This record gives sequence, structure tokens and C-alpha cells, in this order.
Amino acid sequence: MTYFDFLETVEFEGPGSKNPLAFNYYQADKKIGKKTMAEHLRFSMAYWHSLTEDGSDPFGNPTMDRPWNNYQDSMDRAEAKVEAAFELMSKLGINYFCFHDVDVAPEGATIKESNENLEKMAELLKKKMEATGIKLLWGTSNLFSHPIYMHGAATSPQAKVFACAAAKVKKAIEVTKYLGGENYVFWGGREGYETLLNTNMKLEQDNLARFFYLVIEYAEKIGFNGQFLIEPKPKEPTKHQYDFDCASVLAFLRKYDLEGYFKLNIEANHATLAGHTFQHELRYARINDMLGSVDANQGDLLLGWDTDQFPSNLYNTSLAMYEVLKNGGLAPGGLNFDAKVRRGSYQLQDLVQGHILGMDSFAKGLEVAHSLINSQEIEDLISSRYKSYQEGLGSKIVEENTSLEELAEIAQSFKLSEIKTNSGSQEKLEAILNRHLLGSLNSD
Ligand code: XUL
Ligand code: CO
Repeated sequence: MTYFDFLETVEFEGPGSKNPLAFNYYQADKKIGKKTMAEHLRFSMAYWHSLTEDGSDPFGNPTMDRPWNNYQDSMDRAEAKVEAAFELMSKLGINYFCFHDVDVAPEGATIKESNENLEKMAELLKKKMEATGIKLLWGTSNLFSHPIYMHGAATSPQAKVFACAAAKVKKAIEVTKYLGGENYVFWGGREGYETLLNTNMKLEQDNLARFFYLVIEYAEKIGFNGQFLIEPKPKEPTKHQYDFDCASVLAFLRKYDLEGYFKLNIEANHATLAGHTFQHELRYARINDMLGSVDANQGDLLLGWDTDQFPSNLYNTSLAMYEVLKNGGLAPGGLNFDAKVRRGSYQLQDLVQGHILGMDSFAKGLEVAHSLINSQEIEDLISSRYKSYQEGLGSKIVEENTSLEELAEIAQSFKLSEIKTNSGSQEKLEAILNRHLLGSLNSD
């Protein structure tokens, strides 16, 4: 059974093409520096948004008619989704996917029943993966939709819920290992609180750390070698999530001695919800050697929630790819389109269009970032900005070869009006960014 009959394999046709079902910029095998675009970008499809989303929102019913849902039996529907998912990825040339346990297999009345469903579906996924060469970027467990998780999973006040979460994660890691998943994600959707009036914050955070210890111990036992990732988000669905942003996650990991076991999965829209730019979160993770993977989407600054739109903002994709290139790439992570088409974009073609938009936007961002780094214009400005730390007084500070007393003594001889700091050159730098972005567009 096929679902995207209107679609041939999506090809690169160049910036001049007006064919909506072709790439203007993404060319999988085009070399950018030493790697191809496909190797740099490692695109992944998010199973939940692309296959399970139906366009419903708190104010309205589903808008999207997804033919793979037209089956009575829930296992038949799950199998149809696999067919549709692999057809879509193959036609788009997306080599990875990510899923939650509940995206691929229906939940049963007991964990045992859910696990059996998941095992059956994992077999089918594996066959499809072998036939197409598509790989699993990461697996995860949904510990936020079922009512038992209303007060959290590992941070629930009810120990039985902690145990259910443990059972679900155990199975999800086993399945991720079985499918050769390169990473495993924890997004703590309800690991937080609605009000501190009813919350033992210390016990909840200690339990979250205890949960991670159990997971690490089990992963070692079964030989799961994938990278564990934590995905920060400040709020939604809870009022406050403990994994608020990269800095909060890192502080948590350091406090509980867990830093070496995790990296971060950074989502653009989560960064903006935390009051940061996407680039800020990527930079913070990168300089702390914690940049693991990216959920590639974008929000709408006029809306205070996680709209999960397909990325189209070229400034953001360029600055994100700048961080990714400086990081030496993302592997074993990738760029996962944790993005959904709008409620009004209800046709199947819109779903294809969303992925093409995202892939083209990141392909262009990659080219701009590469050109920026090649020119070294930003790096030169930054190194001249901090050059006082390369000699004399500055090197004493950097080499930690001074004292407060010595610095006070030296500073006393300064005439304050003679201390000069160079201009921050923000406007000049913004113009440089524009030149690379527009230059890259004009040269196409
Ligand atoms: C929610 C979100 C999740 C995680 C995986 O905002 O981003 O889909 O990526 O659970
Ligand atoms: Co996400």
C-alpha cells in the first residue's frame, strides 16, 4: 500500500525551480568542506508529528485526513503508519527517524500488553529499515500523555508511577537497541510542577537523578551504547519543568555526578520559550562539550507556546549551523524535524512541503555558516576584541598567575580615562552576516 502517490522522489532542481515538490537548495551529495550536505545535516523525521498529528487543537476537531488512519484495528493502523512513514522518508531522502514508543505501537491496558505491541511493531520497523537503509536517530518513551503521569513520571509523588515509568523506559531502550538507535532521548514533559504549594522539589529532583542512575545501570547491563540525551524545555505542559534550559540541565547533571553520561538535545522553540535564542542554547551546550543533537523547528515570537513550526528563518538556521560546524558536527546526533504543519495545512502535500522547507532552510544555513567560517571575519573580530588577554596583565589572569592584591596594586596606577576598550562592532558584524547570507543567495 502506498500513500503519497502524487509524489515522485524529491530531487534538487536549483534555486530557479518553481516546482514545489523539488529542493531549491538541498543537494544530498554536494560537498560543503569535507562532508556532503547529507553527512553534515543528518536529517530525521519525527514520527509523532508527521504520522500521528491530526490537526486538532484545544478549540477544534481534527482537520487532517490521513489515509493510514482509516483502519478499524489499532495494530492495522500502526502497520499502515509504518508504510506511510518509510514511503515519505524514502521519497524525501531523509535517512533517519525518531519515535516515542506510543507513536509506533498502540498502548494496551497493561504495560505487558503495550510491550507486546511494541515488540511486534519493532520487528516490522526493523524489516523496513533493512529494506530502505533508513536508520533510527533516537528512540524515547512517552511519559506524559497517559493520565498516570499527570503529576510527573520519575518525579511523580506516587512510587507506582515511578515504577511504571521505569518499565516503559526499560522497554523503550531495549527496542532502541534492537533497532540500532544511535541515541536515546529524555524529554521530561511533566517532570516539574504546577504549584510549589504541593511540591517536594528536593525529593522530586533526587528521584529524577535516581531514575537516571537506574537507566544507566541497565543500559550498561544490556550493552546499549547509544548516546543518552536530555531535551531541555522550560514549560508546557507543566508550568515549570526542571530541565528548564541547557544551564539548568547541566547544573542538575553536575550536582548528581551524571554529566559524563548525557548530552543535550536542543530544540529551537524550547530555547525561545526559555527566553534564549536558539544559538544561545547551542553555544552554551557546545562550549560545555554537551551539544548532542537538535530538534529542528521554530516558534512564533508572538505566540507564547511551542508551535513546532517547520524551520524557515534563514538567520536562525545559519547561526545554528555555525554552532554545529564549530562543534565539528552533530554525529551521532542529527537534525530532527520536531515540527508539524499548521492546522490549516491539512493536505498530504503540505506535509511534504513542510519537510522540503525545513531541509532547504538548513541546507542554505549550512552554506552560509560554512562561508562565514571560511572568511574568518567573525573570528578575527572576536580575537582582536579579547587580545588584551594574550599578553602581560591579561596572560597573568588567564594563566591564573596573579592575586587580588597584585591586581589591585597594578590597577591603582591606571588613569581610568585612558583605559580603552574596542567597539563591540555589532552593526558591522550584523552586516557581515547579511553579506554572507545574501551573497550566498545571489551566487546561486
Ligand atoms: C515536546 C517535544 C518532544 C520531545 C520528545 O515539546 O519536543 O516531542 O522532542 O519527547
Ligand atoms: Co522536541
